[in-house]
Amino acid sequence: MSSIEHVLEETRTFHPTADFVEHAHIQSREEYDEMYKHSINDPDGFWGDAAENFHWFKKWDTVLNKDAAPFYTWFEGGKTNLCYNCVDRHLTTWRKNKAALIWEGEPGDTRTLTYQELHRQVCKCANALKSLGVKMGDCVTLYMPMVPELAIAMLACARIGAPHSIIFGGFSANAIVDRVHDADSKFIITADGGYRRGSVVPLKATVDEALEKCPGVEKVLVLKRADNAVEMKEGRDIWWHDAVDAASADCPAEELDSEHPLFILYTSGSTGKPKGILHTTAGYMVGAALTSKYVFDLRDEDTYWCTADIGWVTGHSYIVYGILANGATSVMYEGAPNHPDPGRFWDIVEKYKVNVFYTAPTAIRAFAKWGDEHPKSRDLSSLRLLGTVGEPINPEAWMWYRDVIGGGRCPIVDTWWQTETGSILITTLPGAMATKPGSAGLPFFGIQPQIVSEEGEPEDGMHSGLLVIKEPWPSMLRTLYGDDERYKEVYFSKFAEQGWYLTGDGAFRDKDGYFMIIGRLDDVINVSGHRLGTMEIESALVSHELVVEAAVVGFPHEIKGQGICAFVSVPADITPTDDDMGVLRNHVAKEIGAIAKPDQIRFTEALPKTRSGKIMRRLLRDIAAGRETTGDTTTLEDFSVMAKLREENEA
Ligand code: 7RM
Repeated sequence: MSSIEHVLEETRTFHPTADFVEHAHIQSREEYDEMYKHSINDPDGFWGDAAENFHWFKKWDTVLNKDAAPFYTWFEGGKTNLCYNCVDRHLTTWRKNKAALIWEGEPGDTRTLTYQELHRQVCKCANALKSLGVKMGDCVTLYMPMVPELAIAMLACARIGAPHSIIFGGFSANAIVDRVHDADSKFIITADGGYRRGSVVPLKATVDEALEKCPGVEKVLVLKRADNAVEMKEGRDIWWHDAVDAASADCPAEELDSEHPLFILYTSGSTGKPKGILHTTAGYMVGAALTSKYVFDLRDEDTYWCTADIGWVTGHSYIVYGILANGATSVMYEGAPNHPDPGRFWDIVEKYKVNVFYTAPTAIRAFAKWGDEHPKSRDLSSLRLLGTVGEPINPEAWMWYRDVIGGGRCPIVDTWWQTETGSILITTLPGAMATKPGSAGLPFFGIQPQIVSEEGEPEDGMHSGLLVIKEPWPSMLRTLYGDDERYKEVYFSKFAEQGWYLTGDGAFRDKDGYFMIIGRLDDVINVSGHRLGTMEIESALVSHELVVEAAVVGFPHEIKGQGICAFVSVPADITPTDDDMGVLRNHVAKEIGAIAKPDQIRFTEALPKTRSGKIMRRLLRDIAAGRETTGDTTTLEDFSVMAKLREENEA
């Protein structure tokens, strides 16, 4: 048995309204099909044309070079600069005084930076970095709150060719130590603190703790954000307002090779050591910008808001680079979605008249749990398009998102991609095709996804299995930083002969060719020879009114090989009983079939998640099996959740 069983039946489809279609960049399935065919038959032509829309100091010689596969290069011979394309390029157009960033801090302070002002700040920051000794090629670590200076610092790094490595501001000192060492980073940009749920997260103090183990770090640039007390180490630490304010606003963008490193972003591997995903300049630029334009159907008059943290790849590509490269207006919010109350996001939508809104399923499930009264008491009529990313979205949450947030009128783009892919690979295009709850959709231009069996047999038609990408695309990762072997091993060794990129996800392709992602292959459960994805069992659980969220994992089972253990959180005002366990087990059996009936239901207060909302099933597997936690936990958002889970499960 090599395929993953697909069990949930979804028959609803939703078409964009005539009004949406009329203004969309791509207005019909035929138009998409035509462009897609061209992108596959003539990738060099397609991507070459796409690249023409950017500024090049020198045009490329070759679009794609496969000679050193799987170390592909794109736009070789070209010279460009992503910062220049995100900022400078707009200054000679009417967009000069258009809002680039609209920012709101958690306490309610706000700032708007026009493209011109952003340019000024970026240039000053870039000069300040140079004065600290940062040179082209040096890796700069960013550990910052969600403030405009984070975007400014990223763009400043890109401007001078110093790759950045952003570490999410919720991670621990240990996470900083590992990443600073791995990237051999000598420069850090941080802040005194940032606001989260009404309190100050002391970022600088965490950096100080980390740097006791990082003697190689030479300079720390510190932004004053929260005014909390910090210690400044003489000779090492410099205030942002001293260095940046004093710096000149004249800093030409470096003419960088297409393959010049742009950033490293660490993701947790299944074993201890995090993987440093390396992206380079030109291919990433073209991929992030083209997907931004078509998937979010960006128009000049749009106010676009992606709620992700910039410490996640989603923030890199779809708050900063892809969005600004299109000259669009990007909203950025510093704090928690439920501070001071669960209506905060909807206040922001109403206040800035947000048109395009992009968030994660975990947030959508939380909003649904907090109650319809919060969105319903705000004016959300400006919204015209919704997006989701990060995990499979259960149809239940999808319908809620459509009805309550989208007022039944906004298309939803369910965008599948990875840190490794740099930009969205599978999605619907909102004006061109119908959507189905829980289904990501069709490949973006130039992307060739394929469902294959464990043995590498292509499975065409309606089928589930491993998801691979058959051909390279511009914004793909170039390697794992400092570890080419591991790059080949993780992504290209399973199907080395065919040269396919292994996504690590399982997927189902339906009768219309739509791809439904059924979760990480590591999470697949094998019950008596039946391979079950976790997503469908979780969706079945969440469709019961008693359940807020569910995470399903396998555990060793004498007879079946693996048994199914479901961790289930319930609404705060409900205390579940033993009877409820039976009710939920039977509910799953009824929705999917007896084979998927959980052997165990464990009620819990909260599930362990990463900051981007991904459930860390790996950790739950350890608990279900009664083991100590092994492997990397640095990306866990809230450590107390694990402690509580252990308590609940020992009791
Ligand atoms: C963008 C991002 C990547 C993994 C990926 C999937 C899961 C992401 C979706 C999704 C179902 C989606 N980068 N994933 N988007 N699963 N539907 N629309 O999340 O590197 O942090 O994670 O996330 O498993 O492989 S990531």
